[in-house]
Amino acid sequence: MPEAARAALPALFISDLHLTEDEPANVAAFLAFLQGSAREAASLFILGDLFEYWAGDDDLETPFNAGIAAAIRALADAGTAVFFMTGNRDLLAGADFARAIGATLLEDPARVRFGDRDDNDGADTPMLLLAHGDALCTDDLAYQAFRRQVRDPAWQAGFLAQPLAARKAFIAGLRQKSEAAKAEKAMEIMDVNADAVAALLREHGYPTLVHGHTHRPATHRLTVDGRDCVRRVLPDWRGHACWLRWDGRDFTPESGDAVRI
Ligand code: LP5
Ligand code: MN
Repeated sequence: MPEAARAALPALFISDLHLTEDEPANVAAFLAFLQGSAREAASLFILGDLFEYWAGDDDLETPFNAGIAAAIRALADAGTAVFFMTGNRDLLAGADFARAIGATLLEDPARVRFGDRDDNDGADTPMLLLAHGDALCTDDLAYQAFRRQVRDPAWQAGFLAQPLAARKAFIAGLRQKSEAAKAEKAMEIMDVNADAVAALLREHGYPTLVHGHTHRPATHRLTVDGRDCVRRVLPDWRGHACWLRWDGRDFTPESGDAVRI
């Protein structure tokens, strides 16, 4: 797989914000982040589940969604390169959404090369492997069957052909079924599978992997085929802005003040 993108440092990584109009403190925290810390970064990577759900790019007409998109766009216009990968909640975000926020859309997984080639005397600059993380939860067989179905292009086309209101009602039903299903699942099966992680790292040359989805922020050091590898798991937001900063060598977890309104 070729590198999906090249990005400048420092880079910030966020995922699992689950933005919704119903949680204004979380939205305020994100807007403050976009107008503050994110402006000092050279690049921002949004690794999925930015929204609680995304019903299709025609939902950009909704004022709440349009406001979020415009705020990200303002960051891009101010000079921070924005990259967006979908998660399981916003897998229907597509080219129109990426354009609206001024972002480069990344496939899942994506290999991204960092730093400036000109600064580096021809030596390899650092590379990261980025993913949302849900594809690695292979023990969750019911979810993987669901995932295959909703990622089927024909199924998506049929879904997107329905009126927006009907799609939102369907997603509300899905959310209820998903919550009921999760209540019956053991915590272990909703985490990544070690063999799936090893296979992905092997396939991509044993880089450092950054992903979200599980809401279990951690640094995992592991050995694959005798190679030392790292898996960084991003935190979710829950009303508290939190991100990882990367300078090309070290990751630093950072967070904003909780916004109370
Ligand atoms: O989202 P989260 O983190 O709470 O839970 C996930 C898995 N659940 C989901 C479902 C989403 O939450 C539903 C909202 C998606 C909105 C956009 C989708 C647009 C749909 C149309 C696209 C064409 O992702 C959950 C995992 C959990 O992560 C941990 O990894 O366990 O998986 C489930 O709970 C899935 C269930 O086990 C099985 C599915 C139940 C619903 C069956 C309805 C069948 C209808 C056919 C639709 C394809
Ligand atoms: Mn997710």
